Amino acid sequence: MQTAVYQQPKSGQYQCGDSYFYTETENEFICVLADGLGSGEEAKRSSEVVINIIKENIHTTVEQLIERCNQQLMGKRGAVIGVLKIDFPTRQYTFSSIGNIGIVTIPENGRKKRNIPNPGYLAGYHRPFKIVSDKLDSVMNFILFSDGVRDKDLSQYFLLERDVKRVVEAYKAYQGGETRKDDTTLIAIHYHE
Ligand SMILES: [Mn+2]
Repeated sequence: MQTAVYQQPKSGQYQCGDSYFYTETENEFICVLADGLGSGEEAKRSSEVVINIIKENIHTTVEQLIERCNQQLMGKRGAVIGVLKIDFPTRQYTFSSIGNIGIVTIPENGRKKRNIPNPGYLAGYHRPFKIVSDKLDSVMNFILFSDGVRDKDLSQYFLLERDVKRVVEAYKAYQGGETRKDDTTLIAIHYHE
């Protein structure tokens, strides 16, 4: 697995409300991106609640992770979240996102697919949510992004690069130091069998 991250707080804020975490063990890879509702310190706190739950429960399923985060955020300021899990022994990937966290899959044939997140946000969420699970191709890329990433950014060819460092560098150059109305996080992930 190779992972590279671009992150930029929105204009006028030092603190980014988006938080992420990823790790790889012998059998699995997990990545989470959370965007706390609101902005600055307060948003950071709610997204960090989510990150800590994931860190403490990395062997849990995507469904259970989202349910746990939801329970912990009940009565607090909410967060939107995207979780991707890759299971090496079964060569399966699983992901889900709630609210404005997007997930793009780029299979071996290079045809990228943007997955529609579940509506809403986590803060005592009761609706059922969709989880996507499928076989990994022998080479596969994923992109997780928060809502500072614009639709037109997603049609840029450099996102199809397999080398994730190049994806992030090209994205940074493309931004040209411009700050956005919203915190921006783009995580590029590469899997190779
Ligand atoms: Mn945001």
